[in-house]
Amino acid sequence: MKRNWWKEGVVYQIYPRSFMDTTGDGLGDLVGIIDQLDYIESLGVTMIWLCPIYESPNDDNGYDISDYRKISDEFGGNATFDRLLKALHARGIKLIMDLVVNHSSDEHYWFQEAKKSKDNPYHDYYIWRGNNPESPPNNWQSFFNGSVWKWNAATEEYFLHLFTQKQPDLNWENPKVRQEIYDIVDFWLAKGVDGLRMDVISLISKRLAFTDTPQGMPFVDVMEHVYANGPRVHEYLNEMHQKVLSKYDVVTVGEGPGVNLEHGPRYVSAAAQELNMVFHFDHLTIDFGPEGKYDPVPLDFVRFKEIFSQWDAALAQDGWNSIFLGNHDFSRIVSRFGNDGIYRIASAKLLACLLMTLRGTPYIYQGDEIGMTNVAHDSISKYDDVETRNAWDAAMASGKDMNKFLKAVHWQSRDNARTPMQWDQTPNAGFSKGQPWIPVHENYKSINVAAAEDDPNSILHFYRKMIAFRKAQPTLIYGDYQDLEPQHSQLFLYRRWDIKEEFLIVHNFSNHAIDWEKPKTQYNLQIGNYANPEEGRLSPWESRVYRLN
Ligand code: ISL
Repeated sequence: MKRNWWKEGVVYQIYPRSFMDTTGDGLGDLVGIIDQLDYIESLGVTMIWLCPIYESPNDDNGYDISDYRKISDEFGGNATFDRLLKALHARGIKLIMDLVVNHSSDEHYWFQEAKKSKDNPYHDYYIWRGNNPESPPNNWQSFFNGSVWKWNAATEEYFLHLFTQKQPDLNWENPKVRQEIYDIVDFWLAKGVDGLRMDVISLISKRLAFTDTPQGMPFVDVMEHVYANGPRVHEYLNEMHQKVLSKYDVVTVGEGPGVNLEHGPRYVSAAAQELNMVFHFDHLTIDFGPEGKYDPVPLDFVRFKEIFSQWDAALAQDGWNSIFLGNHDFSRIVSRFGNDGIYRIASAKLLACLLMTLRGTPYIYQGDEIGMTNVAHDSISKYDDVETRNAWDAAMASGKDMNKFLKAVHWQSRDNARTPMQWDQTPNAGFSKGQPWIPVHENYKSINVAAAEDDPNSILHFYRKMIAFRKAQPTLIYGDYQDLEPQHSQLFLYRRWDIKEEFLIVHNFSNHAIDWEKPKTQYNLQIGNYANPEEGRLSPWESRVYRLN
């Protein structure tokens, strides 16, 4: 396995809107990140990934960009960005920017021009079909509900938007569009940015026949087989690599809804020269039911483990994995995969231990390091997210049981991960002196950074310990992986090894103690999440890392 700095590091993902507000406008900003660099550095992370901070009308919180070269004034503008980049580099921390180029904002100059007339030079920057305002070109449904087609009266045709109506999809078939994008990438990399997280990059090549999806096909299958992994995606990514990425020593991670075991390896194969890592969603769509995300089914733990094993095996020889359990689009990890009630502390630590002991680069989402939890608002009016709101409206329109739907929102809404970072006990959790753009979680008085700093047994201190441990063990980074109990319904037990060393890692994913003996006496306990681990027995949500002597 070839060594690389981005394989050996740990990423901290920041959702800038919700991290730290220094102006009192209720929105986080870049000065807020600069002010918290001591904290970020103290975690031991080596890279930060910033969700989009470019100029945007914020129909989808910055994932709708209206100027790719301008940092939004709300966040502090380009000058503040330059300060942040410098300050990070002074501490040896790298910066990964979010690149959103499957679509732009409809307020981007390109689209403003494109929609004017069919012979406008920018018209072909987007995807146009159909000529009957009563009948969209096909039955495709947007990620955020409703048809993917919106009528444009001026040119009497529809444009494609896989996300909101304000996020028209760019036409990657057009070489001019691709060159514009490579120029944008070059602009940021030449500035010194160390990497890119590429939003929904699996969707950039469309299946141009635009054939209807089969009636009743679950959305995860539509993503995988209809929207993602289109015929030219690998060609485009290889071209981007040739034309721009190869000039820099940077890291790339492609967000890949619909990326499966068949296509995943190709995106990250060193030989294919496309990306360094992808985010697949097999483990995060695991509880999507027949009607999708807001029709959740119980989590199948055996399947959950199988997904990690399958992906590890698929990338073992060539390529590299990204290890993450949540982000700004999913529930809080302790609420989803742990227990955010009486075992919140133990289970959040277990998840930290899992993230730091699998093969692949670990990603920590802000707030997970203090065990922040899901919210459960009593009314949809308290939710901000466009995905949640559109799903709600669609459920209403189709006559769903809305009490049941609200429970699904509690479980799945993207806002679970977007509540402001909880810094201390002061009003608004120390996030803002103004009215936060989204409600602060009511549990902030007990769950916050200041309290965690003061408690030597906190989740936060455990994260620091685990991150340091991980970074110091090449075997945990590069070593082989094997699940030793794939069928066990509560234990996750695996081995990581290379020619020099071997680790055995065990996690009890349950609210009950489990009888368990370490298989060899020469396994020595290195780190764990309980103060007094018992012989022959694992406590609820206990994690242990042993080294073979
Ligand atoms: O795969 C998923 C489950 O439905 C999605 O959550 C998927 O990850 C997501 O819709 C794609 O996310 C990215 O692009 C969106 C943006 O809203 C998200 O915040 C971003 O992470 C459109 O740009």
